[in-house]
Amino acid sequence: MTPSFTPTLSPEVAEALANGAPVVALESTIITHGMPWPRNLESAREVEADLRAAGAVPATIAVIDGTLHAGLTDPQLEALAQTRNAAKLSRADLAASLARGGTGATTVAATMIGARLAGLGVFATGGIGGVHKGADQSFDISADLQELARTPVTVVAAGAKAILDIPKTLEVLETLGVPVIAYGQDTFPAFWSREAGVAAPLRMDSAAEIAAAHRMRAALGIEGGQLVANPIPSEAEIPRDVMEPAIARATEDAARHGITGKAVTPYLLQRIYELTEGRSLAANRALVRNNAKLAAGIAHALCSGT
Ligand code: PSU
Ligand code: MN
Repeated sequence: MTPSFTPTLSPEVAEALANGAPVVALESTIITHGMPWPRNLESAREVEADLRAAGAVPATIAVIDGTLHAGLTDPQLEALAQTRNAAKLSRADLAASLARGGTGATTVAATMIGARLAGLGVFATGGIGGVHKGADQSFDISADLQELARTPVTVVAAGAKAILDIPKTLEVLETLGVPVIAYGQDTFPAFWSREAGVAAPLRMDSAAEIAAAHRMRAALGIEGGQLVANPIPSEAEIPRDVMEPAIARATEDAARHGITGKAVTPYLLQRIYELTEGRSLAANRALVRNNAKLAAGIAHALCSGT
């Protein structure tokens, strides 16, 4: 099915695309559901500034009053960061929200769709959704995994959070044919720590190599994107003995309060921030910035053809 829909581009995104300059997509659920106000706005602004400093234009994807945007102005970013009860839009929700004139933030899955419609090849975020612990009972598997199998966007994340079952998440990605590339190391990173104790399926050591693999998939006609797992900088890492009790407690609380469906991930993130007294948030901000820098390098390589 050929799409007949074009997102509304911010002036700087439109200019960059017209000039063949590097552009990096960013998601908005991390702003509305991933971090508390006002740290969410600070984080969004610092990531955008990092991208510009690295010579790439940021294209934050979001739905505002029924319009799909690729690139937000600073007032739009601020308004979104302040929106309480913003909708969380994944693949299943995007069309209904646009058709009804809604406002909402896009998950990794919906951001990949927006990026593809805007003609963008690379997207930076913090963590992707995946297979939740206890998924054998709950069947809770993020739509992000299917999207990686379908939509040709390279997603740079810091691996998957330990709120997820990481080995099962990697198994599902393998089944779906999604390349999982650890950047600069042989093992898959686990968001707050550089190591998940699991080997990564692929390793690459440069942005140019990642861009070349992205282009080769397109040349081969293989649908879908790539997941790049970029380890958190060592100085921002949080030891496992700090995170594990917080994750266990948050997971128990979610079950006790009967949290299900799309509310699960935001609930766990919020509870973990509370339980670690903000330490997890500082790490989260550092790793998103690190991912933006790598994504800027990939965007440059995609433009220059090197
Ligand atoms: N993991 C994080 N931070 C986030 C998310 C996940 O560490 O902000 C958000 C992303 O937008 C991701 C979504 O796409 O949660 C996954 O939600 P679900 O598990 O409901 O698919
Ligand atoms: Mn889910």
